[in-house]
Amino acid sequence: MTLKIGVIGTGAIGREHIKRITNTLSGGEIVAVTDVNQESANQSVEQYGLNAVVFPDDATLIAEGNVDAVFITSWGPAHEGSVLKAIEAGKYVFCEKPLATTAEGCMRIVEAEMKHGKKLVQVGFMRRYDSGYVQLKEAIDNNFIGEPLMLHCAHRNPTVGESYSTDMAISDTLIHEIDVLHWLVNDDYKSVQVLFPKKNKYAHQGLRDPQMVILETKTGIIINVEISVNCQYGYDIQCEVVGEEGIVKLPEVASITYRKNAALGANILMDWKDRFIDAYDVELQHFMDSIRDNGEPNGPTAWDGYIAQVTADACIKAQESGRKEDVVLKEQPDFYKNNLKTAQ
Ligand code: NAD
Ligand code: NAI
Ligand code: ISE
Repeated sequence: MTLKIGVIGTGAIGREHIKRITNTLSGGEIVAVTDVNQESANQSVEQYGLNAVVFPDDATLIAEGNVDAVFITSWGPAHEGSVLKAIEAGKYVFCEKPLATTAEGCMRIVEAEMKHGKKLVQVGFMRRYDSGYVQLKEAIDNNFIGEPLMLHCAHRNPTVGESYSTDMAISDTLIHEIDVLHWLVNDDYKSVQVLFPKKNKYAHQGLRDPQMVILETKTGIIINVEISVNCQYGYDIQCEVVGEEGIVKLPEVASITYRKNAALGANILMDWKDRFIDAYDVELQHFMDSIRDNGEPNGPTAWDGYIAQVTADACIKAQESGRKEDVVLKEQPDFYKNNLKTAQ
């Protein structure tokens, strides 16, 4: 069975996903596309030689597109409306992060999905599919370093555009750590705090960069995450877990080392597209395979999207207050329990 897919948002990541479904993965075909910028939608069809219909908007694509699943890769504020329309029509959904830009919006999606009665939605938290994080999780789950006590992490982008704002360091960037780290240590967040170090001279006016986020889990694990989005030198993701009996660290991306001009060096990637290329492949193949084999996706759920957004909202509040803010989650409905939530 080939999963017929419609793509809503043919920008940077929309096209990356179109490309991998068309050229790399098996079991899916892009049959419909739309974008608020119609020219972009037309170009994506031409660029990848798709046999796909271009629709004027998400509503018509979902209603008339003859699709089994929709990929929502538009900008964040548009996600909620498209997800709700897709659930209403009983279509499977792969939605890039954030699921919705507020916790209330995520909860509306959770409620709509539960009302529908079957899981339809997977959120694009691809780090759970990255082999480095999967190895870290295996080490922690097998008690290799004893109980985790502290995590030291960094999320660095070389540069960002003028439209990137201080809160986006949380809602657009940290959101990946928010999701993957509590999954990694099997714990929930209790509180968050945000510190603003000395400002990087490369940060545009109005943007506070870098930022240091401190998350505390319910069992007392302290996690610090440096967010730097003007680090200049590369796209660099770091994660070190300090346990009772040892330390495990996210592997560096494999690269040749060189000796040249009196220096010993290795290349660093510059772009998220390259850093997580394998994780995106595994993530989307898993989405399609789960639907084929089990009749529903079993990657990160709408409930995971809700947890991430509640935590992100608390971080944004902490940016403004300068204080420690509590993370208050509703109780997880039975509907979302016993989900595999992993790539394995
Ligand atoms: P982008 O700006 O390149 O693309 C967004 C596209 O959505 C644009 O083509 C825009 O015209 C279109 N769009 C906006 N509103 C729309 C609407 N209402 N209906 C239809 N199309 C609409 O952005 P991007 O970098 O591709 O990011 C898109 C999403 O992917 C964001 O949610 C972002 O957070 C997420 N993202 C995730 C990762 C990751 O690592 N998982 C990486 C990059 C981006
Ligand atoms: P982008 O700006 O390159 O592309 C977004 C596209 O969506 C644009 O073409 C825009 O015109 C279109 N669009 C916006 N609203 C729309 C709507 N209502 N209907 C149809 N099209 C709409 O953005 P980018 O970088 O591709 O990001 C898109 C999404 O992917 C975001 O949610 C972002 O957070 C997420 N993302 C995830 C990444 C990851 O690592 N998982 C990496 C990059 C982005
Ligand atoms: C982007 O949307 C992503 O998701 C990338 O993974 C992240 O590093 C970047 O900061 C975001 O803007």
